Amino acid sequence: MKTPLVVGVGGAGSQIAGQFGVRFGWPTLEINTDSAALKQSALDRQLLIGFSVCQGQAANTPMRGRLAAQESLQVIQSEFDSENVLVLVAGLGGGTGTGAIPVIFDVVQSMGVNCVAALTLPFEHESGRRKIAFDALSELRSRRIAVFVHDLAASMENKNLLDAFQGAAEELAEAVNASLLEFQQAG
Ligand SMILES: Nc1nc2c(ncn2[C@@H]2O[C@H](COP(=O)(O)OP(=O)(O)OP(=O)(O)O)[C@@H](O)[C@H]2O)c(=O)[nH]1
Ligand SMILES: [Mg+2]
Repeated sequence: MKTPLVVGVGGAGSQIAGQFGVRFGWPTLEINTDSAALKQSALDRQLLIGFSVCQGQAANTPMRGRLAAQESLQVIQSEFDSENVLVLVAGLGGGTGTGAIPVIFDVVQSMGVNCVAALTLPFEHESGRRKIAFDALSELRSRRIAVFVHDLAASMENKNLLDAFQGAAEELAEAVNASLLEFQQAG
């Protein structure tokens, strides 16, 4: 199997991407508008986007996340130049991951790089964020790309936060790994 690059976009995306990296030994890249988050990043590579839009802070809304990715389209493109397969990872519901992921999808597709996405939906108590996340998910599903989703709202029973995050990452990692194996055997 060709080794994928796992791209965590935003805070949750990077957390989950790190777990993919540990589990399979895949290389990882964090993309974020938040320079403090990037400084603490455990991933192999880091890319700051949207400095004019976000001034090194969280994007907070999907609109600003989208603008941030558009501002940095060229650096994003050159970061993926020599990649064969990308796994894009985000927690939907915030600003950076939710807004930047569709823009990154489009760049990746235009470059002809194979790509799948692994996403979480917010907890029930993040009610405003769930609507944002569902809107983003339906937009992403209209693109020709395999999308794996873990709904955090469905996994909260008898679990603390860390267990819920851990469970989400494990489930998504298995789904992505199985799909990449299948895809590469077929092709
Ligand atoms: N699986 C997982 N999900 C998380 C984690 N932290 C937050 N989330 C979920 O992911 C959603 C998005 O949060 P973040 O990733 O922090 O947001 P972001 O993409 O960095 O966007 P901004 O910080 O708002 O610019 C949250 O609403 C939670 O549902 C985490 O560590 N693991
Ligand atoms: Mg963030």
